[in-house]
Amino acid sequence: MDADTIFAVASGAGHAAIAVMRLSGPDSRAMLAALCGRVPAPRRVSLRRLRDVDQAMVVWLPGPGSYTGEDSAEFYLHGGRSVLNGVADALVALGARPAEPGEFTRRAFLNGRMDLTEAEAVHDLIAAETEAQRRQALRQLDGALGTLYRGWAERLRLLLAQQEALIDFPDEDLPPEVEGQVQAELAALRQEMAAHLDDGRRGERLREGLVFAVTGAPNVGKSSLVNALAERDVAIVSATPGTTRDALETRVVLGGVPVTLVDTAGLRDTADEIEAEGVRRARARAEAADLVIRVVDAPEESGNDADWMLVANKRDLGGAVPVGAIGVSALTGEGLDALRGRLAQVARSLTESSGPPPLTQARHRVALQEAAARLAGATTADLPELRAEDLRLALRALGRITGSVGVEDILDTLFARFCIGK
Ligand SMILES: Nc1nc2c(ncn2[C@@H]2O[C@H](COP(=O)(O)OP(=O)(O)OP(=O)(O)O)[C@@H](O)[C@H]2O)c(=O)[nH]1
Ligand SMILES: [Mg+2]
Repeated sequence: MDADTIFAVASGAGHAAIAVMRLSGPDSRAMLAALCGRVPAPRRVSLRRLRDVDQAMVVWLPGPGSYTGEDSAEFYLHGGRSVLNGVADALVALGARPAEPGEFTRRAFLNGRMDLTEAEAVHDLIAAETEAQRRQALRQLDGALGTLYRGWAERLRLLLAQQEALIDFPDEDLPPEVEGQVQAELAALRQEMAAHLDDGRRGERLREGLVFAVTGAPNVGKSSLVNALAERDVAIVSATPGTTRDALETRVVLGGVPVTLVDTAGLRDTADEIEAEGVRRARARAEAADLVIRVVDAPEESGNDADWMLVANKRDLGGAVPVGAIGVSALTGEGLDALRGRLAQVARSLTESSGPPPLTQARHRVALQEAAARLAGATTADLPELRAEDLRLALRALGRITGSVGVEDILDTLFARFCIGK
């Protein structure tokens, strides 16, 4: 347990009707008593006079059943600057200090109230912009991912125990089917990890949001289309081909998934140095995008592909829609709902996952790849000592995901992303 008692405003910044102040640490009870006289009954909301600073609802949350696992308190204060400063000053005078970003959740992790995947889910839940992101974060907060990884670790520990028995009692005759069972379990574990790793980055994509790049020849109406989809005037539209130079980004929500739409420069060979740089950037953005929306204004192309979608713009001017393309008019709005529907479908299909919870973070992916590589080593190891060592390293890699082993080095970076007060 940490010796410091920390406090922070947990609600948003600025003037508000009510602001939530949290307090956590060994001196919470004494500080609560000093501030409001009588300590209220545990987990009951009570109205208290806080010296000459405020009259507020107060909750006493004794450890270990609190969020941080420590003795804690919450104050629902009147949300003005003078009140907040007054309570903060009083707490500092009583020996508390302001909390660092994520320090409450860090303590929750260190006190075993949650594993690291759950702590990360707290951050993701706060950061969630859409329903799909929120659902994923909530599932992770419920422990779904930690349970999956701990399940694998448990099975690895059994295998390791077997190998250690072999090392300790080398002369014991093992039934020959044991090696077959070990191999089968190793193969099963590797297969499950491979499937989890090879999920098209669904969970990570949902967490980070998708990128859809809008490309095509100059003047086909790319910028007009981006403006129409974003329902905002993001990009300059003009009849002059080569208007857009920089890649312009705008956030939209499609199918519950946050999507960055990137408007790009019209693709053509050009002697203009600035435009040529724009074309180069357009190609680079298209290359890295989750989906390329190829816009045409004449039916010279056809088809669709997994990573691009053909959109025929300027339908108001007539002309046939190429096979497989979606006909729209950025000018009149014709076909835009259908296009939105198709884009939402793609966004969902790139991020939806059924079955076990998806991998959500690059940090987890790196550790799992390490674990999978160690299991491959364990499969071919011909000595129990070598196999045991590979299993130990695989376990260690898995343990880093949930935070059960050796994660001190990453905690600072991990919790620095959090809000103060969480
Ligand atoms: N009639 C008609 N005109 C359109 C439509 N969409 C765009 N335009 C016009 O086409 C011209 C080019 O539109 P932009 O959106 O600037 O085209 P762009 O593809 O972004 O062009 P660059 O940035 O130069 O590559 C403008 O004059 C638009 O008003 C449409 O659906 N119908
Ligand atoms: Mg443009």
